[in-house]
Amino acid sequence: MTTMDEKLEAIMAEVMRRNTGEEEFIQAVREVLESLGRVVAKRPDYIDNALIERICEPERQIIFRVPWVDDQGRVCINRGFRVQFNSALGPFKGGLRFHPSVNLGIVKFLGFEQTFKNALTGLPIGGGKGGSDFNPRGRSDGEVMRFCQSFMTELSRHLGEYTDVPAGDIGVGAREIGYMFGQYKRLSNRYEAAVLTGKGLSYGGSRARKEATGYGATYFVEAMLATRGTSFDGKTCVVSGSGNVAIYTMEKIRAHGGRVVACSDSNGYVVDESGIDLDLVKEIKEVRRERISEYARQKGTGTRYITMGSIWDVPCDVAMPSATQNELTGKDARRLVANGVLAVGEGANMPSTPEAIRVFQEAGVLFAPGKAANAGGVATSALEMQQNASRDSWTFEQTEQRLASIMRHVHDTCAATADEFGAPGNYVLGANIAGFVRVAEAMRAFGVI
Ligand code: NDP
Ligand code: 2IT
Repeated sequence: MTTMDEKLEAIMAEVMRRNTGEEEFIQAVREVLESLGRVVAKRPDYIDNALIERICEPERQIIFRVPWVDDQGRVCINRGFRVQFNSALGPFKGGLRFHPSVNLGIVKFLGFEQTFKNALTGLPIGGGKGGSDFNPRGRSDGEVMRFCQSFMTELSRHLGEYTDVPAGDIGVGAREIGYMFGQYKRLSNRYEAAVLTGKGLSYGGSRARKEATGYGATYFVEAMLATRGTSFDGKTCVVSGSGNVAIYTMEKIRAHGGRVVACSDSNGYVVDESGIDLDLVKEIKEVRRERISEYARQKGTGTRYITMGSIWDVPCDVAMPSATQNELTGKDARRLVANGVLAVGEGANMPSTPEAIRVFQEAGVLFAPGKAANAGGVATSALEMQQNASRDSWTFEQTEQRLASIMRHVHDTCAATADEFGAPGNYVLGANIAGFVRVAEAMRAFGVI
């Protein structure tokens, strides 16, 4: 007789065959399937109905040409993607990433993760992701606008408040969302506010959406620390990246009494033992769009800018990787453990390699996987959709309170599910099982679709 584990291995082998070369997607699927053994042992119908196979296959994948004209009058071509992964729980929902590394495998991994993340929030949103290999770095506002308009000209055919609702991700912030919303409105001749989230406050955006991912990740880690009777107060922290997620993670850590001593971008990292000066980071990154090296140049004595080694060499109590996938390796994890790290919270999507996660878990480090810890961004996007649907707008405090209670729910769901399945404290297992079960139950109700 074939055992459950063998059945899951056979599903994994088929996923690998069907998605050859899509390393990040295969990595994300493997992590989830490795968590499901204990579920299918109790629920063989998930195997019989090919539910797992169906969940691993996106509902729809769209790839398109994005032609645009640069400031010199040259015609440039990029590739656009939207992977509509799963709409069992609501319209496809998930960000758009503009970065030269974007390819189908990366968009699929992000869409797959998004499906379970969105399920964990308890809100009515399916999972999707999209983007382009366009590199916004060094481009003028006019070039970014023309790119966004061309990108949206094709993407608009596939969107809708009840169909698919994108938002930002790496390289896509308020400026890009504004250009894309303007183009969508023009093409559709409708003021369909809830077709995009992360909008500006002047045209239907939600208060606290900009802050939500970083604030939410900090709430999650705070809840995790509380299980060991401690908190951020007095803790030394390292946050990688210096974009949207990193900045508002640093802001909330500081509000909770922690001290962030290092942050980074893709060129290097800065160390400031007196605590990173967030006003300066915001000025450099949000306003001037410059490199993080500027921080050390401007601050001078007492700060260091380092381009060798890794930001994870900096000793800390709490590490929050908030830049990109696979940025924290097994070697980095061993260094963090040797330096006495207590908790790791993933602000980015899949920033720790599988080996790094194993190192943390074996060392008894509290570990919050991205699909749980960074769910506050998309959850607040769902709150933005709610405000748009009711033609209302909430205060910052009201929205932040909802965010805090959603993060508490995500934390408690992961912890309780890990307990129920005999792995107390294993947030990876808890998040994967709880997210999977919610999607699977809805899909089962729909029959074979
Ligand atoms: P931003 O574009 O605002 O910032 C990204 C940051 O990560 C920058 O500091 C960037 O440095 C760095 N980075 C990007 N790519 C790489 C790379 N290949 N190597 C090293 N550093 C890199 O993006 P966000 O802050 O929005 O996103 C960060 C992470 O959080 C991503 O994994 C994203 O998927 C995830 N996330 C975002 C949410 C959101 O609401 N925005 C919600 C949930 C998760 P540089 O400028 O040098 O490229
Ligand atoms: O990875 C993510 O959750 C996001 N980039 C946010 C998605 C959203 O729809 O707000």
